[in-house]
Amino acid sequence: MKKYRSRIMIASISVIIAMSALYFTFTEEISVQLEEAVFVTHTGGVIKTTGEVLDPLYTSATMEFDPMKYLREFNYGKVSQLPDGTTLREFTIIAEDDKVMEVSPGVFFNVWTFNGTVPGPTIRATEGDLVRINFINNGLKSHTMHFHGIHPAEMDGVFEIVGPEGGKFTYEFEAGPVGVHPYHCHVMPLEEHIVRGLYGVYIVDPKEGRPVADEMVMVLNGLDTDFDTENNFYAANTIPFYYQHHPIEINTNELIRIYVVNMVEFDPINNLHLHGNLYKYYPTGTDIVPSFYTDMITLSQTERGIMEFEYEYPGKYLFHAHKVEFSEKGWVGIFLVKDNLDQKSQTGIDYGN
Ligand SMILES: [Cu+2]
Repeated sequence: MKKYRSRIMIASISVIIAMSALYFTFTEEISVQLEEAVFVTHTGGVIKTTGEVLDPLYTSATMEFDPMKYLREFNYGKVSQLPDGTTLREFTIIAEDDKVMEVSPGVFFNVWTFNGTVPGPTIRATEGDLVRINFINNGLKSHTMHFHGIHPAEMDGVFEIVGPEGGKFTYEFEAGPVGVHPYHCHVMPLEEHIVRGLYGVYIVDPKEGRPVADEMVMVLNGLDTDFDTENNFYAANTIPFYYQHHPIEINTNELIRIYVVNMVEFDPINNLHLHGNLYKYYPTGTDIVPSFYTDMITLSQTERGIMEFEYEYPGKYLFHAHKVEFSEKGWVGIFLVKDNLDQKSQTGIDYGN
């Protein structure tokens, strides 16, 4: 009986060892199968495969972009003082053209980027500062940086082509004039270099500053994801419908200032309508006196300006292109206006928000 028991025990242990071996072998096979490579084909198709990928055009290194972070992010550069007292602002901008971005669920688009995002960083200086841009082209195509504003011819980023795979150029100019300006690549075919995403915003503040405000940047852009020179998606800050699904929180009775730049190609105009309010509008932001008090501006390519407004009543308010095709293809957002607690304590009014 004792002998029989020990036989059963040996058999049981053998079965356990065998099963464990099978388990580890099996799970190892599963884990190998799960390691799928993701790549985008030359025609834009997204392929997942466990097979060997020969010569993929793009890898799975899809870029991350957070429109909420971009909205209020200003890059003032590395600041130092020149012997004559001038403020020097140094920026390093790296161009790349191999990033893939999921611009809408399931829609992958090969974007060309300044510092890894579309739009590139918002470069900000004060009138009279010396702006120095250390530009590095890590792309596979030639690129440049062309700033709108006032500067010497050789700093215009048009004829000084910066070659691929490590080409360098230093742009240096005095910040001016006061306002909001675009910057973009100026290599031919220009349309392609812009619509792929090589643009950003350059703000020049007046020396005396502007009144304190909740400031944000909105770049109106379009995405031609099927390369037929018509936009398939429109947006404020690249991701269609983003600020509709993630409303921008602002406060009642607080000054809001938006630096808006239209970078939509292919369509001759864009516009911006604000609900439940009107705004003071400063075309190109070059004057400190507003030109209009309106709820609608129309902008052609690279037209831009500064909008200022305050909301009196809390709640949800749309802002969007009143060119309805654009808003229905993504260029629409919501301001979620919250009661400013400071104001509420002063007025004692509760809007029940
Ligand atoms: Cu370019």
